[in-house]
Amino acid sequence: SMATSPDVRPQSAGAPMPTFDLSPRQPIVILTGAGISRESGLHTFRDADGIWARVRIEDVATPEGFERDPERVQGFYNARRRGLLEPEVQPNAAHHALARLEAAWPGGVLLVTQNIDDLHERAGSRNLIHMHGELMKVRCTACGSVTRRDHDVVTGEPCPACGSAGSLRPHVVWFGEMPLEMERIQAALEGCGLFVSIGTSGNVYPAAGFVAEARAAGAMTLELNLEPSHGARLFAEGAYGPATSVVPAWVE
Ligand code: BV8
Repeated sequence: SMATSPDVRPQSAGAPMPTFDLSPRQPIVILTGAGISRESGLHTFRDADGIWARVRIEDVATPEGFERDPERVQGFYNARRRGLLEPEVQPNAAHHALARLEAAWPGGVLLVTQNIDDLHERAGSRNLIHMHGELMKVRCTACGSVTRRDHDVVTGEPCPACGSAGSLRPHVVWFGEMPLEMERIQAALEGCGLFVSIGTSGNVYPAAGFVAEARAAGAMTLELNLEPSHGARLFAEGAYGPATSVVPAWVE
């Protein structure tokens, strides 16, 4: 007869979201990479259609490349700055979910991003560290001042703070340069109860080493990414899929 329905229901598609025994008073540290901004229309770096498939790191993202050809490097970042200002490039559901988590989590959330875009702050995240710098800022190599910038840097342009000509550079951390605010990040990793890595391939150090540091400090560790990264086995848990579905599902 059809009178009794089966006890066993089909599993919903995809793996269940891992759940942790995390007290609401424990701090969370979240590391994000280019994958979280992919669905906002920005390119990642190491995917097949990524930025490093089109330009060489040595040419555009090293101090040596900038010394050799500053106009080329300024052109690369001018183009990306313009891209970030395109009206269709907006924070997505993953950026918004992390801003909601920060507002609601009693233990505190520190968001550390490798991204130089400003989509986290536009979504409302406030406790945010841009460890690789910010596309919408320039720095003067003469006086050190950092200023906001929403238009192209042109050759020979004077620094708005000190007037020195041709001394502006992108306020980004290139390969071979020290990432920003490392002491604050290290302290947060040592004190966190949960470390979550979102949309990063785990190829670039020191960010790729954060999971090991968090684990050594006793934190739970979770990877959220399109697919398991090559460092996936370093995490206790993982959930995989596009950031706009996986991140809100984890936060809620
Ligand atoms: C330093 C800013 C020390 C500019 C960037 C240890 C071993 C070996 C080498 C080193 C080491 N320690 C340090 C090094 C050297 C080097 C390094 O790591 N080299 C690697 C390549 C071996 N590191 C450095 O030079 C760092 N500095 O260590 O300083 C020091 C000490 C004393 C004195 C001086 C210095 C500085 C590195 C910073 C480089 N700058 N960016 C710019 O953006 O233009 S790094 C570059 O990669 C990117 O900008 C980004 O910030 C970073 C990370 O990339 P990801 O974000 O992970 O992007 P990726 O494309 O790789 O991955 C995307 C992921 O998303 C994928 O997994 C994909 O599956 C996923 N995805 C795609 N779509 C979605 C998705 N996920 C979810 N949803 C989707 N829809």
